[in-house]
Order: sequence, then C-alpha cells, then structure tokens
Amino acid sequence: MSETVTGAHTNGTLDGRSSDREIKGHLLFEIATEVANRVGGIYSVIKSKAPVTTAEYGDKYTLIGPLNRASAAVEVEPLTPTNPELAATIASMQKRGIQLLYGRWLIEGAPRVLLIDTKTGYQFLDEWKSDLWNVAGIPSPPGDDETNEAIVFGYLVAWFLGEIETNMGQFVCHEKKKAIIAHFHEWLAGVALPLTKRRRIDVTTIFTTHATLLGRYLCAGSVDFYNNLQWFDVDAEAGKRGIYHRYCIERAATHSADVFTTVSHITAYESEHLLKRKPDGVLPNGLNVKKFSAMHEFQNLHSQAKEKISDFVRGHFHGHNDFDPENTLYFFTAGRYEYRNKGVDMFIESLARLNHKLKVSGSKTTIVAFLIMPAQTNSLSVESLKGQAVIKSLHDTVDVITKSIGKRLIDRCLQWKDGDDVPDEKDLLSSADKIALKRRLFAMRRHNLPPIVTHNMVNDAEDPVLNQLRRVQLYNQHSDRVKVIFHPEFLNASNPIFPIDYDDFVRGTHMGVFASYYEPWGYTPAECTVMGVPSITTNLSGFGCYMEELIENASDYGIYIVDRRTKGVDDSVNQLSQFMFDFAGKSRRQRINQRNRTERLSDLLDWKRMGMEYVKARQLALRRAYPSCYDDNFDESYFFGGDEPKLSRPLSVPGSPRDRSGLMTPGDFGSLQEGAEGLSTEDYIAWKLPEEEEQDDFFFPL
Ligand code: G6P
Ligand code: 1S3
Repeated sequence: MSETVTGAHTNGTLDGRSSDREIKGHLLFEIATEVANRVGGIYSVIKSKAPVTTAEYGDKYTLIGPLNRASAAVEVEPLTPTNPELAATIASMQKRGIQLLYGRWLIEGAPRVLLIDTKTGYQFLDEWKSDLWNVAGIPSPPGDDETNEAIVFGYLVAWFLGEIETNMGQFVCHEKKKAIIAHFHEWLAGVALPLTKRRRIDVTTIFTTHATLLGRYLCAGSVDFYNNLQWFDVDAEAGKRGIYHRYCIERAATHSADVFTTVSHITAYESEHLLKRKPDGVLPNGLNVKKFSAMHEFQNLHSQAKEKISDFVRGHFHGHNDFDPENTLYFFTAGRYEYRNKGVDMFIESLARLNHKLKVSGSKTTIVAFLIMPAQTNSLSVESLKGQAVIKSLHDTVDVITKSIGKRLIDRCLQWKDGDDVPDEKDLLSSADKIALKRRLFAMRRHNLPPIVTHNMVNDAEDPVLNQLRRVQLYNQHSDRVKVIFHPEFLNASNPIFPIDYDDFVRGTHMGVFASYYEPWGYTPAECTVMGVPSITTNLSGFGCYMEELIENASDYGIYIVDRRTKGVDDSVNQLSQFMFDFAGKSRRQRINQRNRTERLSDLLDWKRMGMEYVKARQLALRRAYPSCYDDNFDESYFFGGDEPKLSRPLSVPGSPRDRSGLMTPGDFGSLQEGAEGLSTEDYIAWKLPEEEEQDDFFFPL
C-alpha cells in the first residue's frame, strides 16, 4: 500500500487548516535537494543561513533533503530523534520500507536534518507518476531521471508532512496544536507543494525559487530575454526545449504555495512573467560573515594567500616569468560553467580589449586572469604538472645551496685572521652548486608558450572558453599584458598543481569579475565583498541590483556594476574593460584603501540582516494560513524582536551607502508584510526597464 491512502488529512475546514493551531513555538521544515549535499548555490544558502535559523528555532528547525550517502557520511552525525511526533513519523515511514537518516549537520549552527533515501521510494514511482497526472495534471514522460527523482522526493516529503501533521494532531490533541511551516527551495524540491495543497495537509507553505527553468534555458540561447519577458509563450517555449513537464512542476509549486518568494527583484520580475505569479516578496541571499577583530588581519590574509597564487603562477609561466610579480594583479571569474549566462563570453572579450589598452598605454602592469569553471576533463596536462615540478626542484636546489652557503660562510669566518679579506660571494657558491643551478635553469627553458588551460579537456576543439581565447588570441605571449589561465575544475587544497581552497584563492586575488547575463542572485561577488576583494558584476544580477540600490558610488566601495540592461553588448564590453583598466592603474595604497572599504560592506550581506526577510516570509505564511490567530492581542515582537537592524557606514566615504535610519531590511525593497502601510508589492525596485523607471518608485530618499 502506498502512502497516498494514508497521508491525507482533513479536519473539516475548507482548506484543511484548523483554526486553533498554535503559532508560538511553531515548527519549521526547510526542504531542498542540497541539504548536506553540495551541488550549487542552494547549498550555500541553507548552509550559511543555518546559524541564524537555529538560533531562532533551535530543535524546532529541521532541514529535509534526499540522502546522498557519500556526502552524508562526512557531513552528518546520526541522532535519535527526541521529539516524539518526529520519532513516530520516522518510525511509521520506516515500517513501510522508507529509509531515513536523522541527524545533526556538522556545520556552524548544527541544524537537525532528515535525509530521505529516495531509492527506497522508487517502488511507488509509477503509481506516483499517474497520481501526479490525476491530481495536478502534471505529465512525466519516461527517461527523465532528474524529474523522476524530483517526483519520488516530492511524494516522500508530502508523505512525511502528512504523517507528522497527523501525528502532531494525535500527540497534542489534549493540548494546543503547534503550527508547521514547510519552506521549499527550487522546483526540484517542489513536487510536494501541489500535493500538500490537494491533500489539505494542515501546514503552511513557502516556495522560494532561485532561478526559473525557462529563464535559464532562454538566456543560455541567443534570445533578447529581458526585453521580451512579457511576450514569451511560456508553454510553447518550454515544449520546444523538452522541459514542459519540469516547467509544470515549477509552476504548480509556485501556485500552490501560501507564500511565493524569490531571491532578487530581477528574478521576481522574471517569475511574474514566466511563472505567472507575482512573488509576495524577495528573500535575498546572505552570508555568514566573520568579522576580524582588527582590519589589518584580512589584509594580512590577502598577502599570504596572494603568495600561494604567485607560487602557482611562477610554475605555470616558468621560462616566461618576464613580468614583475610586484606589478602583477590577479583577476578571476568562477562558477558553474554556463558560458553565456555567467558572462564568460563578455569577460574574455573584455580581457582582449584590456590587453590592447594596457599595451598601447605602455603599462608595466600585468594581469593574470583566472577562469575557474568545472568542465569535462581527462586529467591535468603534462605541461601544468611539469611547470610546478620544475619550480619545486628549483626551490629544493636553492634551499640546499642556501644551507651550504650558510655553512661555508660560518667556516670561512671561523678561519678568518687579522689581515685576511672579508669572505665574499665568489667563495660562497661552489662549482657543484653552479652546476646544480644550471641544470635547474636548463630544465626551466621552454620553447612553447605557457598553456592557457591546466587540464586536458574532453572537448578541447569545441570548448567555448578555449575557442574564444583562441579567437581573441590570448595565448600568453611575451608581449601580452593580460595572461590567462583556464582551470576547468573547482579549487581545493589537495589539488596537486594548485593546492589552495577557493576562499583563500579569492582572498589572494585583486578582483573578481562576474559579467553575468542570467544571475538571480550571484554568490561569487558577494563572497568577494565579505572578504574585502573588489568585484565587477552587472545590473542583470540580483546582487548587482541590490548593491546598486543600496550604495551610492558603489565603485568607491569596490563594487563595479556593468550596465548590461540599457547598453548594447559592445558598450558593455567597453565599460567592463575600462573598469579593469582603471583598476590596473591604481597604486598599491589605493588598492589597500579600497579593500578596506569593500570589507566594510560585509554587514549588508550578513544573514543577521538578510535573515529578516525569511522571518517576514514565515510570518506572512502563518498569517495567511491561520488568520484567526492574529487578533488585536497578537504580539508582533514575537517575530521581529525589538531591535532594529542598523546599517554600519564606512567612515572613509561620507554619505554612502545610502543612509537609511530606522527599520530597514533588504526586503523593504518589496514587501512581505501584507497590508503594512507604506509598503507596496506593485513594483520591483531596482529592476525596471529604463523607460518605465520613475523616481517616486524608490522607497527611500536617494
Ligand atoms: C596587504 C598587506 C600589505 C601588502 C598588500 C599588497 O594590504 O597587509 O602588507 O603590501 O596587501 O597589496 P596588493 O594589492 O599589492 O596585493
Ligand atoms: C542559483 O544558482 P545558479 O548559480 O544556478 O541559486 C543561487 C542561490 O540563490 C543564486 O545565487 C544564483 O544566482 C542562481 O543561479
């Protein structure tokens, strides 16, 4: 027997909601496919948010995800549930053959997680597929493993929610009943939403989309996406791309949730047109910001990490180290390999123009530009391995020689008598040392150019990054002021040629460049900011719009925003290369000052501020599901506390970021406070086509 029979629960009201659920002490479940399982940006969201959410909810907060045994083995410590209704629910599902792992996610905040082994639910796949068609009209053609996984996971989550809600009812029937919030992230975790609604499970739901399926697909093609958003025939476009059934899941999740949110205003605008529901609000992504006790600490870390990058660069360019390390800047882009969406096309074209500008201006500065994006590779290339090996041998030989020079110098000094000359350098380097050094120098000779890629690519001839580097002739020639290194694999400290963790790498660079065309939020520039590294982003990314709205003269703070909205491609490329050129002209002192200012923006991105939007979304979900609980006596401070978050203002540039005294949180751009005076859901602040823009639409004085 499948759970479809037992999971349903109604209590007689029209939408299945009881009027006497207790709001205070409610439970929160957050459901995503990336719980204790790193795939992309959603993992960063839930992991970095965990400390603030567990601080608020304690053990009333549980994250639910599919079980990935390999990553759970290192990230999760198994626990026995102490909460009786949770234990009863797990036991009941286990009795029917579903395996679940309950435990503590070993990250800061240590949230409870419930990982469901979806493999144990595949026995019901066919039944669930036909049920999905019957109850929600969602087709599920054969052969789409990702959708099958989403269906099985969705049915198991709905099963769990139905069970726990039933168990809650039984357990607390002599007491007041607690409300339950189920917050779902992204369509892959969204199948449970229409089921929850159809089965009238007594929980209130939030759906947050981190991108739209159609948006991602359309942007990756050659479509003028933003100027045509209103006009797309969404069903037809989804059908043409073979994703109609996935689109149906996403749209059903959007429309079934009590509260629908997304991560930025630009994606809210996109969602309204592509998913046909205007989001109730925006939940921007935050970071778990670690403040140093002294400003110079992060500057020191920059210096140390830069040295690690320089070690790698010396090896990579061996035989061609004809540029001055003191006059070399490290730029980078990183992320999921979406060539057009992540703006890699624009970055490379801009690097070519930057190269030209630096050459004609006679600049002595060299830029080493890294592209860190995982692609299919066979192995590290021999050239890359050799590069690091010859430099390592050089270091080893120089270490031995240095020691023997020291010993010889001591010996010579001990033998010294009055009238003797003071030992000089000819006595120090033996002929054996010279031969050893010569061997190392010969090994460093190279007749080819330093490679532009560190790995052997599976698809070298068709790889878009390599092809564009070839087209613009960025070949690491001696005369080039811009050198390039494509590292088609994420970084980690156990990498044999470039042993550095991503965070250290970012700290050691001078600038991150993220010229995205499709970027609902964009963690990469946000991460740069909290590490005090200036970055370039665009006004088509959620992060770029957010910072542009919040800060006057954002470039003073190391946040450069390329206009990809109103400018043509050529003009945007010129703007990007000009930003990089101007940055390359800064003195070291100017760079240090700018890093200090950038780092001071961290507070703006801290979950301690950003988390307020999640609080508002949950409050709205409860208010919509259980309106009768919100009578005149309801104490709002239960949700919002008494403290107003304050914006810390960098002292070095007066008047910016924009001074907003009083209660100000990022979501005040939009509104999650239904009915609250002065807030409107009418407009997407920071995202408007220019001809529509009106000064009055901004909530805060400019
Ligand atoms: C940090 C260190 C300084 C170092 C500087 C290099 O600020 O504290 O000691 O000189 O980085 O900055 P640069 O922008 O040249 O890498
Ligand atoms: C999405 O991941 P992506 O890189 O595919 O979600 C991220 C987290 O919300 C977001 O930062 C990013 O822009 C989206 O695109």
